Amino acid sequence: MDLSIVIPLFNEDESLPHLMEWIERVMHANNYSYEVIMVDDGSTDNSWEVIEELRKKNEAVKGIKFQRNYGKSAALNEAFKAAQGDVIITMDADMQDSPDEIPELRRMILEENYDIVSGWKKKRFDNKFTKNIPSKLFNAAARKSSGIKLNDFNCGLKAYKRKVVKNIEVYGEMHRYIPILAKWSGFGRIGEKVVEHRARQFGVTKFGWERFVNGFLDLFSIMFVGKFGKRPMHFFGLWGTLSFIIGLSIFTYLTISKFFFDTTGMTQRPLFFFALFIMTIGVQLFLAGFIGELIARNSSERNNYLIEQKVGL
Ligand SMILES: Nc1nc2c(ncn2[C@@H]2O[C@H](COP(=O)(O)OP(=O)(O)O)[C@@H](O)[C@H]2O)c(=O)[nH]1
Ligand SMILES: [Mg+2]
Repeated sequence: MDLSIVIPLFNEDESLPHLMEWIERVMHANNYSYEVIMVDDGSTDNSWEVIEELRKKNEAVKGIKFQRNYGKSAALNEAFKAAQGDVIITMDADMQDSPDEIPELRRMILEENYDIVSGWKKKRFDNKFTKNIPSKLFNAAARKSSGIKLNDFNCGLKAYKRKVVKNIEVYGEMHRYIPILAKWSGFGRIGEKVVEHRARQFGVTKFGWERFVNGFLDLFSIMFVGKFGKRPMHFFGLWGTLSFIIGLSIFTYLTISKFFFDTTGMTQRPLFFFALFIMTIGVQLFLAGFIGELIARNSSERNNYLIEQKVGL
């Protein structure tokens, strides 16, 4: 199968028929064999009925309906498991992404050998203050910390090589960071294509301001887990030891100065409390490292490595 088109959705019953019509047009024009996987994430409108209707008209439509709302990452994760195409395209259901971009995205994956091609909504039709400006900030932070040169991490329109989606796990709200997840798994060829973005025609946006707080927290955790997830002691141990040693040196200094140079009581000096404080912190960090190691040891993931090729086995 040439293409799997994955559409996570929440309350988009008005858009779906129009979107599907447009997708069919593009697929027929290019003669692709394809499937469209729609994941209804506990919608409270008629989205699921619409999906069933669409399936009656076109066998390529496949649907997954969650019992309740689990979030966009969960929807993507389930669809990725089911996808059968050589190239997987994800797109939003609200018709803000254009299906006309699909052939070029697919070409870049197959011919330019990218693992992922991410859309870039260069000219964006959303509210400036709640979306465009915060999103610039967010992307700059993600770029800096991950080293991936993308302008628009969170664009819903992306194309993937099949092996990428089969080997990454998207959970929580990590859909914003799929390029980072992929890079950590070793799929480092990540490209970008400027895509057309359109104003929302039906319904309303589902992501409010909270996504920025959560988005930044997730960025911290993903960078941390990626770097130290399998060796937490290297992080906590280093900082814990450092902090402990500084505290200990200050104490040594205080002791020497008390006995040999002046007679001020040790506890009269602010430095004493500072030393006490950072020694305690140091021990705590060290313990956190140990506990982290114990958890990592017991994790079922501890020996999961992606093997690209083997010979003679
Ligand atoms: N599976 C799932 N999809 C969602 C959820 N919230 C939004 N979406 C879908 O994600 C896409 C982008 O959402 P949208 O509200 O348009 O975000 P915006 O474009 O950033 O304003 C749309 O296809 C939504 O239907 C959710 O909780 N679960
Ligand atoms: Mg949208």
